[in-house]
Amino acid sequence: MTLKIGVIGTGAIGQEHIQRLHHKLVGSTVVAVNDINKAQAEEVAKRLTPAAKVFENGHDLVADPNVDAIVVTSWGPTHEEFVLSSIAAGKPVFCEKPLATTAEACLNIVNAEIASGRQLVQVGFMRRYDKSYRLLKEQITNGNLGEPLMVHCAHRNPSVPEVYAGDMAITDSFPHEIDVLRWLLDDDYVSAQVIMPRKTKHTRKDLDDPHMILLETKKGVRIDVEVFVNCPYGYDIQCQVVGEDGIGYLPEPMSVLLRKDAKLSHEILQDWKLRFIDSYDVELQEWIESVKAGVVRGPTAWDGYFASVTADACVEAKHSGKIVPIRIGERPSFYAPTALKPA
Ligand code: NAI
Ligand code: NAD
Ligand code: ISE
Repeated sequence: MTLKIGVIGTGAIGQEHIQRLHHKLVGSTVVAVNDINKAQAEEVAKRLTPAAKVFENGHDLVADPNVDAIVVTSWGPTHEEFVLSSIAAGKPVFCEKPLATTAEACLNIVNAEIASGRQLVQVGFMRRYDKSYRLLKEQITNGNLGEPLMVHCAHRNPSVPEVYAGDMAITDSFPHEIDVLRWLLDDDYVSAQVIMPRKTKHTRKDLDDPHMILLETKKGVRIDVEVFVNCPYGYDIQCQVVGEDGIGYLPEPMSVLLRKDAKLSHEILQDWKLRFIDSYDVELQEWIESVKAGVVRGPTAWDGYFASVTADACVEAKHSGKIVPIRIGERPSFYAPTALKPA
């Protein structure tokens, strides 16, 4: 059976995902697209999936009986309504991170999904599918590093577009670290603090950059993450786990070591699309298989909610200058790994 997918949002990552779902991965086809910018949706459909129907709005796409499952890649503030619409229609939905832009909106999704009685939502936290993060996690779970004590990370983008504004370093970029470190350490967060270093000359007047974010986990692990989104040299993701018995480094992306022009060098990637290209493929291929098998297995709406509560605490910490507790109730049994509800 081929899974017939409708994609809402045909911007940067929407186009990437349409390309892989329609042309690259096995067992799926894109039959419908929508974007608030209709001209763009039409151009993307014509170029990438000419037989797909272009819908006037996302809710009509969700309701179309020809659409088996939905992928939401519109910008963050629209995610809640399209995910809720998919749950109401009883259809599996893969939503790009963040699940929604406030914790309250994420909780609405969690409650709607629990009320539906079926696990339908997967969030696009693709780093869990990345080979390099999986290798690092193996070093922790096999005990090679001893108990983790500290984690040092950097999330660096060469530049960001005009639409990247306000606290998006915390609400749009940092959620990747929030999710992957929680998964890596098998731990939850208890407090957040944000320290603002000197501002770079490469950022706009209205955009703070860089940020230094500190998290503390339940087990007492201390995490520091530099989010620096106008760091001109490249797209660079770093993670170093300091354990009692050893230190594990996230492997660098593969590149040829060059001896040239009196220098010994490695290329540094410039684009997030390339750094995680394999992870998006694995993530969406596994999602296709799991939807077909009737059980969604990837990052859940609860993981999306946890990321949002953490991001909100970080935004509060940034603006208050205080250490802010991260308070979240116990994970509902609905989301226990052993209690997956058929989609
Ligand atoms: P984008 O701005 O290129 O694309 C967003 C698209 O959504 C635009 O085409 C816009 O017209 C459309 N849109 C906005 N409101 C809409 C509505 N109400 N109905 C239908 N379409 C609507 O943004 P980009 O970079 O593609 O990001 C989209 C989402 O993907 C974001 O949530 C972002 O955080 C996430 N993302 C995730 C990445 C990852 O590594 N997992 C990488 C890049 C983005
Ligand atoms: P983008 O701005 O390129 O695309 C967003 C699209 O959403 C635009 O085309 C816009 O017209 C459309 N849109 C906005 N409102 C809409 C609506 N109401 N209905 C339909 N379409 C609407 O942004 P992007 O970089 O593609 O990011 C989109 C999402 O993907 C964001 O949530 C972002 O955080 C996430 N993202 C994830 C990754 C990742 O690595 N997982 C990378 C990039 C972006
Ligand atoms: C973008 O939305 C992403 O998700 C990228 O993976 C991230 O590196 C970038 O900072 C975000 O803006």
